Amino acid sequence: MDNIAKILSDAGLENPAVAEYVAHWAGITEPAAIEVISAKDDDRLIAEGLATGEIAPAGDGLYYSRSYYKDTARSEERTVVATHNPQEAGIYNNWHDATEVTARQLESMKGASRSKTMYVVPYLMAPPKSPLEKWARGVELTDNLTVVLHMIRMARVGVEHLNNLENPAEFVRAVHVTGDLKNLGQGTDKDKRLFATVADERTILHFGSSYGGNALLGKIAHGLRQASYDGWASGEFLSEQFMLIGIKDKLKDHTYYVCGGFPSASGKTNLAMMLAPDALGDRYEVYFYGDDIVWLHVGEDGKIYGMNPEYGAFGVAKDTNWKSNPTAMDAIKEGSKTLFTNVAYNPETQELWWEGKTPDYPEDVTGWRDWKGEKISDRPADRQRCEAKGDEWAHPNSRFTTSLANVPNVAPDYEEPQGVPIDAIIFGGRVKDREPLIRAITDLAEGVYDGLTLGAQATFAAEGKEGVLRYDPMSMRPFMSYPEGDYATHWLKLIGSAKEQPIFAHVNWFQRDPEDGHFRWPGYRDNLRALLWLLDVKEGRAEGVQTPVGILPKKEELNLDGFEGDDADLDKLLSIDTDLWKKEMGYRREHLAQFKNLPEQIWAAHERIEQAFNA
Ligand code: GTP
Ligand code: SPV
Ligand code: MN
Repeated sequence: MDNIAKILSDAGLENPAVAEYVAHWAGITEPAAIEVISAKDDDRLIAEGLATGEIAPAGDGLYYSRSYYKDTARSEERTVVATHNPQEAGIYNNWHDATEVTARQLESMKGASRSKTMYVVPYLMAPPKSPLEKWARGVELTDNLTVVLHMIRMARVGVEHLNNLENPAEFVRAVHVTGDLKNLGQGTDKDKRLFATVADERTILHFGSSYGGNALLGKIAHGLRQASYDGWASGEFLSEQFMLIGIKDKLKDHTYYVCGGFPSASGKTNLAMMLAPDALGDRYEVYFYGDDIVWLHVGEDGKIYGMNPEYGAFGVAKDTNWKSNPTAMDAIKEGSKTLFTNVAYNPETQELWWEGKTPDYPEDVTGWRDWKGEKISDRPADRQRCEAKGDEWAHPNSRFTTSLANVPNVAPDYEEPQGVPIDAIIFGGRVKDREPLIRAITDLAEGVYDGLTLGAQATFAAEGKEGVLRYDPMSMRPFMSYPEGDYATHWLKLIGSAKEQPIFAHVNWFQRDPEDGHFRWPGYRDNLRALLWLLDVKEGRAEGVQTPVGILPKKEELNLDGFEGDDADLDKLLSIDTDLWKKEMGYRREHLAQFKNLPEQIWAAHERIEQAFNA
């Protein structure tokens, strides 16, 4: 213990509660060494990682890592939220008893870091001096160097965030142990992995992975699960899987702020990095604030503020290219210190490739290895360029990790401690029919109801009934940490207490033509057109057409300058399919009926919409 206190204080970390916590877990996981990390250690750690082969060079100032092939995504079945109160079990939070879960994790973690280094990573999930700072402090203990490199990019890392605290013990204790990845039985009935947030102890215990969402504990486990629990328990804030952008009208010299939730892999990063369409670029500019997490709170002026607690972006590589997302391509260019995971890599040329990076595969397969590390030239010739599922060069969930400062359209005030005042909250899923391009919702309860009934369509029969959504309330299904009824109540109360109500909307970039399956909406940069209309509704500049599920744009109200989409497709996107909606209302009733203590206002919103369809 004395020794540990000295290691910490030699590294400039002066917090007795942290020393006690490190000593406790070092006694359990038994690392060979302990090292305290600040962001300034990045270059040295990169050099160490290159020397050991944990990471590989991918051009000037770019790095590559491959995670074990059975460890490439979050595992929802192996993720639990634990507390001491069984009343806190919801439908989606996978509630477990805190004492049992802690005992199990202790067992798994015992001696599990032997011969490894325990990195002590003090971090802050907020801009410094944020009004939410007390909820944002954490210390991750990890035995994995690559995880440390990710954390430095994704969170504000440094001893200064844990020194001189009024209450030195007020930080999230986040323990990550990688485990013996080759012997964890991933996906079998003897799966040893468990990713647990012990929410009422503000303790995170993750065992058995080195993949992002399971291992960078500041991001998903603290930033979303723990924070949404804390926000509810304290009544102070909301934490949501949201993106956040500013839309500047240069003519009026006014910036609007829009945040919103889309389920994982449904377009948040792309929307946040969007450029205005060329024809609109003289008038509008889009600023990036965040692409995956927003904390919402009421500011001193009574307005709702949205703040991105993260410091970087952990984006999906697939289909990222100079046409779909030039902003991302710029953010991950040479010199950016971006770390790529599980894309295809050519160690001979140090090049990287993923499906959709270029229209076709690299011409010459010599040297190229797929995300598992297997040589492409070892595949039969007809499979060398095969894009069939399971045969990709890059894993479909391969990612890039880059700091926000690299994002070319990052807002000049992205580190504003309280965040920015929110004008609009949007929800959007992947729905091939029924959902129009956009529908604006002006009533708070109907907005919250819309978030609770958000979902993405099941694409394979096995995933559910054809056409039925996999509901994903507020896009938080994998991150839900307290019961859904309480969730709705907390939303109504917090947003309802604001002086000015944001407008809500539901958007859908993914409607398809049933004949040939093409997307009816071009998406990406054109998505700005829908959001501009929403702001026009908020400001009384557009009136739209009222439907039971909100206000739809009149075609002439959309700014279509330079629009290259199809006119007949647009007509479909701006209409309501009443039959499909009536069916959906039945599914929604079943979905909502699962939730205990769902507030009366939410049921009233449901009834109102149902009656309007039947009128
Ligand atoms: P997470 O990081 O998993 O939370 O994902 P995300 O919500 O940030 O999704 P992301 O922006 O990475 O997009 C996921 C996939 O959807 C990518 O392959 C994108 O190319 C695709 N996508 C994003 N926006 C659009 C759009 O407007 N239209 C179409 N057709 N595809 C899109
Ligand atoms: C998601 O899956 O929604 C992500 C990636 O943003 S992860 O951090 O792995 O959860
Ligand atoms: Mn996400």
